[in-house]
Amino acid sequence: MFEIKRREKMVERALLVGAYPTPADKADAEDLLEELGELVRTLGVPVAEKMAVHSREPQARYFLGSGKAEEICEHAREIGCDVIIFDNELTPAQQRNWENLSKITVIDRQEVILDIFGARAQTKEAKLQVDLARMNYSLPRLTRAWGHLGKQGGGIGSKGEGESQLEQDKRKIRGQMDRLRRDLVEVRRNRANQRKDRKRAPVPNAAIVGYTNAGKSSLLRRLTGADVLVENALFATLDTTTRKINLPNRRPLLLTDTVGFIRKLPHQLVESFNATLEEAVMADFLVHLLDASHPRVLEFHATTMHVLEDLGADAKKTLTVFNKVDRVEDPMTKAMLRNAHPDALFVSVHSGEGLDALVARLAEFVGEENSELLLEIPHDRSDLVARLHREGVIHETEYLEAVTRIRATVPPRLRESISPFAVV
Ligand SMILES: Nc1nc2c(ncn2[C@@H]2O[C@H](COP(=O)(O)OP(=O)(O)OP(=O)(O)O)[C@@H](O)[C@H]2O)c(=O)[nH]1
Ligand SMILES: [Mg+2]
Repeated sequence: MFEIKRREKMVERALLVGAYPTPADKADAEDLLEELGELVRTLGVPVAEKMAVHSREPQARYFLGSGKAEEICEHAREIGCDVIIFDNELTPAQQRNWENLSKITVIDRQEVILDIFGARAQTKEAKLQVDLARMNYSLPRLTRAWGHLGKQGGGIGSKGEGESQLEQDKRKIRGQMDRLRRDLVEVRRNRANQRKDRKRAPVPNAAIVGYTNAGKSSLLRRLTGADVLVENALFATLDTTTRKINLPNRRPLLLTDTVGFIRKLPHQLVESFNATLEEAVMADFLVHLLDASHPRVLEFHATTMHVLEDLGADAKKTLTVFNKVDRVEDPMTKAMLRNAHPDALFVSVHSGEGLDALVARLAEFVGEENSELLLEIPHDRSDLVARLHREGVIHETEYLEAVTRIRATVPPRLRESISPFAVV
């Protein structure tokens, strides 16, 4: 099998570069560079320096102007860097041009995130998804050495190899991608079956979503005792974990921990993680968790909402929760957040503050939504009756001339289609 993780010798010093179009965007660019620094450190590569560079509009050859590009290469040499990492997305051609100019490895944020995912994937599904995303990303970049971080580089796709070799390699990789897709279908079928089992009982479920490092896994662990990985790192979680909690009103709720989001998440990843992210789409409601102690928390809110929008889950009923209030010292911060999100809760998973209120709100959500209804369903809607059998609990059925009268507990996800038939 074609091996994409070839890492005998890691790069040692990184120069980070972020371009911004107008002076007003400088602070944003610097903040994104900070985050890129965190990502690069997560990969175990020390950061020598970060440069925010003003560049009015993207240039075809280097993304930046060629004078600026030469300056940056010169600087990288001076401070002894062996990799330049861009916060902006580079096209495969731009990446090649940079490598030709600088004679060192040049990558972008997308590739860093793909590498982190690659290093962290644990389950079969996550590994397949990451491999697929990485191959997708690398295919158009195959003329340069694959496994850029390996000094050996060699083997498939090395620079200087003939065109036919390259074509062969590409074909080989496409074949592997097909196999990966087939394997994924199989793995996903299993997970869909598991989900179907869960849905058979009308236990409502909520997904914890949010920016990476907000404390999602910590919350799941604290509320359910689930043994999930908690780490002060970006993308600690790549797989979903679902656990049951018993709410104070004695109703059960399934809580699912999900993969975190980040600004400029590579679209290959969103695509291949679609199935995993689907947990959020399938949930009855969402718990949107945010790190209140982070200065960019409102931007993170927007990022998560965008990804949810892409997934078609943004209209779902959502409980907004600001975590880590133990770290918020300035009372103005809390006031500002409350102002922006009047319905939000403030909690600390660490100190336990606000968690009772959170659980009470979850109980309210479930109570409101998972209600018992009396329904009169016309005979031509037997599909709804079938769904009720599958996903709800039917307490009584009475067959009348024009309708079937059913008393049932209806999970929230069925509410919309069923409510026209509710009898008040
Ligand atoms: N101070 C403080 N730190 C917290 C709190 N909750 C979580 N953390 C810390 O935040 C870091 C991230 O926590 P995780 O639970 O791994 O975050 P996550 O949202 O699951 O992150 P990803 O899986 O990477 O998306 C860990 O170091 C936690 O200990 C809190 O209430 N207060
Ligand atoms: Mg996590």
